[in-house]
Amino acid sequence: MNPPFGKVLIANRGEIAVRVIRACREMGIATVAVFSDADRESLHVLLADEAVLLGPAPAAESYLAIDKIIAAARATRADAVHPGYGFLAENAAFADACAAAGLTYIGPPPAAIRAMGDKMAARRTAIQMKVPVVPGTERPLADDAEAARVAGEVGYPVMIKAALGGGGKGMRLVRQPSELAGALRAARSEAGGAFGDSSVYIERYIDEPRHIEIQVLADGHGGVVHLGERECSIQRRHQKLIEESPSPVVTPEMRRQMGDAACRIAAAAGYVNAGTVEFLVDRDRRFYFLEMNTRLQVEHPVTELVTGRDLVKEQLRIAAGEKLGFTQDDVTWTGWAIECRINAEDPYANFIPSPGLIEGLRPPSGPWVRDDSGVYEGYTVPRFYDTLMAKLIVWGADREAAIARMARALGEYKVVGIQTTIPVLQHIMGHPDFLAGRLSTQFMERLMHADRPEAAGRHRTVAIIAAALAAYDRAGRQAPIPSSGLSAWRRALRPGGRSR
Ligand code: MV4
Repeated sequence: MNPPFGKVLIANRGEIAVRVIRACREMGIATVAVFSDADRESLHVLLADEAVLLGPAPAAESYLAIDKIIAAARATRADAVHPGYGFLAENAAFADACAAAGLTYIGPPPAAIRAMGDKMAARRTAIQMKVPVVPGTERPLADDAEAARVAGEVGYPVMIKAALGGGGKGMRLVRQPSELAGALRAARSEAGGAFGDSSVYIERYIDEPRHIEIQVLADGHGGVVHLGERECSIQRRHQKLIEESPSPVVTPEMRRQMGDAACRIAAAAGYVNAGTVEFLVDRDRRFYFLEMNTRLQVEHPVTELVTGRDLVKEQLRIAAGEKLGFTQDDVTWTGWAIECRINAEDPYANFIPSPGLIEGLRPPSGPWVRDDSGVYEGYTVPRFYDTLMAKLIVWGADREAAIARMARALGEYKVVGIQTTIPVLQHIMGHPDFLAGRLSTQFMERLMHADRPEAAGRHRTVAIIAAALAAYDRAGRQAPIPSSGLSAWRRALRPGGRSR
């Protein structure tokens, strides 16, 4: 097969830049990394064929600087640009700028990015395509009186959401009529500040929903397929921690329905490339369209492991104008995959970022274990960017086997020098609610608040485990690992040695 491009510039950093470089290398495509002053020694720079310095560490002067990235692509004579996720992914102006410079943007058409960036417009598309949405408004709320009327109709509690929102910004829960006016004002002002548009709408509140999303692939010839779902309910402050595929609650029939709904939305939006359609799923397993993400997502590997399809290679082929090489009937799902996000954060200190030197590192390996990492031993995690260091993804024949394998792999994963999310991930792998597949977007809040007596009454097991974890932590902290010397970290890498 001929490579779809000669040279691709990756407008990103960290593990996702590495992931794209790997796909390109396997396809015989040359790669260009871009980097900031803080990333001179980053893995993506070391692995790419060429690397171009963008500028100072702050993202606004490097990874978000559209002109600098376009100039780097021109200077290196790249054919195409992959945005990764975050930074300029989902920035329609960047997609426009690539096209204007004669570069192929490896992502959806700018019009599809814009259409889905407006959550109210996306909601209207879903309604048109007969996809269920949460009962609420189809147009921005005119005033408080309209808000009160709609809230009364759909029934309290309600959510107020920003039209251009996402990720929870400009979102307010309103439990009773007396809270409505204040919440409206707060949501409008937050939305205005964050998005320059204070339009808001109302939806009925779904309590303790699951977050389940469908992966779609669409080519430029009308071909649209879905690759099934990912369950992403375990998140903290809108940052996912653990994702899995399939979802413990999705049946084959439900997968067909959600998948078909996602494909209809993608087709209606004129979508091309890889995209994700998000749904809320309530206690009765009814699903409601939430929004569409117009990028490759962090958690894409779990889909890759259960479908056997390389999503980045599909993105590259689609962007080069190729037709999808398979149909919906060709898509099959085998076994179970789980991803854990290894973040440079201190889970014992409210997940504050923990940048710094990685003095010792021993990643797990062995059968069906994948470590998509952006770091290495001796590397210093800079403080300027998000804290995701690596993603640990495992596959098992069924959910139980996948969980056991993840617990095993997390046990092998040793990081010395900085704090990581590994202990909390290990904790969750043994949690009775996780083991039983009892998941909701409130899972982490429950876990973190289990030390409060009133919460402990309701969630006793959680409280006991949290107390044990806290005790383990105190014990761990009594003997900090010296920050120098080979023998110190070698001890820490031993079984039972602390991952820090
Ligand atoms: C909701 C909801 C409950 N009811 N909408 C949060 C991010 C934004 N994109 C949509 N979000 C939610 N919308 C209704 N009508 C609960 C959430 C929500 C959530 C959704 C997905 C993943 C994690 C979440 C965490 C808290 C709240």
